[in-house]
Amino acid sequence: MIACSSHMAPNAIRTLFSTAMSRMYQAEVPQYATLMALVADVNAATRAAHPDLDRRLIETGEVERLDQERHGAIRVGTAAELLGLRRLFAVMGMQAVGYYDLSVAGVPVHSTAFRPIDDAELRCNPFRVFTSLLRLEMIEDLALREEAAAILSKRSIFTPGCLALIDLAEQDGGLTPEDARRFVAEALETFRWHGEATVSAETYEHLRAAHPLIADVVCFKGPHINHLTPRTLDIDAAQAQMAQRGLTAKAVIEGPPRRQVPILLRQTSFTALKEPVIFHEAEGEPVVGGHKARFGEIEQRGVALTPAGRALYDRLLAESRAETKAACDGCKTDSYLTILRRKFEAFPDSEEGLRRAGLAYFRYAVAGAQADPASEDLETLIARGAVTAEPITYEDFLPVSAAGIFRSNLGGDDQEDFAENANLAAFEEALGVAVLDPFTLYARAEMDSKIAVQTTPRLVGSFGRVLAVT
Ligand code: OOG
Ligand code: NI
Repeated sequence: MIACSSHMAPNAIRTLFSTAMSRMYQAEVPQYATLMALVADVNAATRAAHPDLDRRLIETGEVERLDQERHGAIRVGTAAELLGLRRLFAVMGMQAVGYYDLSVAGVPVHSTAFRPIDDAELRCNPFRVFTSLLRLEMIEDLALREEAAAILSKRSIFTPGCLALIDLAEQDGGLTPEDARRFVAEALETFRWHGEATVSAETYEHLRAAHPLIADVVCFKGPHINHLTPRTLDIDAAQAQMAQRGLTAKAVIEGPPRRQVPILLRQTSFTALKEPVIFHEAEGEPVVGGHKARFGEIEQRGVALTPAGRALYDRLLAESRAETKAACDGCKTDSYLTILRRKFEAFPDSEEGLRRAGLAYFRYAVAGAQADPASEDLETLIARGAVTAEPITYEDFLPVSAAGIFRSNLGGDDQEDFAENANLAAFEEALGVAVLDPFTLYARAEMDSKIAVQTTPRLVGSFGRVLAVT
């Protein structure tokens, strides 16, 4: 593979794609356009109220990307479909990062996120797609499992034009601008909504009874994009204002509580809408039914946590959930938030506190002030203004939050949990490659920035000390 200068940059193709997808989804789901308008208003009000935040957004160039979608999600049914998606996303510079086992939460899928991995690529456009593979082996009824597999084996989720352009991109190491535009148009077809099911109403109901997600994956021509997610600067305000715009918000914001220094990822959504679907019967007239799959989500991202930080997060979250259950039989509103807030008091809430405790990742850079390299370590250099430490944004997902998003949008009754049965090996075999480890990516970004600081001539004297800090 040779990259060629007449090729369009993968991040430019990604932007064409995420923009086209947004346009399509807003036309397909008008409530999503309402959500986008709400987020734009909340973001404008937040910027006006917080000049420091506004300045940071302008300085980092973030302000120009504020209105771009940050992620979407899809669900596929077979190993071949997952592998095809891996190749499709690679054309746009997106690779599989992380493994999420959602079976523990009663959702019969395992997942990854296709996303850009380099700092520069993330800065251009961080768009990522949470991608789930159905685990048919979790359908207990054997006949139904076989029926689902047979239905899936008949569909082809990619257009011939899309497959040809993926082949071309792999052979040539990229696509020309003209081919890239054709590729985006063809790829969009995979994610389009189909108002006609490929099965009868009866088959749909059987699969839905096994699990609503199985019906969603199996009964349609393709893996319709099931939500897109813009970035909000104040998720609590956006959540509170959804009702005024006629949107039904899910009960709670997933993830950590509101804090001074945001960590990881907070997300919420308006719940999925019931949309009309036409079922073709073996005999007689088609019948019209309804299907709940598509919704709109918003996210607010904070700093990426180190393994130690993540372990603390997981522990505090698990304790909050256990205590909520004990206190009020699983209720999920005010009392949950109170408990969550109280538990998370144990999590340092300043950038310095997070850094000194080794709980979060930071990107270091040389700043203006003069340092006395011989006698100073990294913390002193930061305190003197010779080095800056910016939080590295979390670019991935959270399994407990993802399960919460899934559950509130499936439109079924609360499902029972399956036994824990992560199967990374099977997932990677389907994908055709290993998934990348998110912690490695953050640690590398932090280390690269430290090395750049240490090799800056006027700081070179603190070399050993800086390395020794974490
Ligand atoms: C994916 C749900 C998970 C997120 O942001 O955590 C998700 C789905 O419903 O297919 O999108
Ligand atoms: Ni999502």
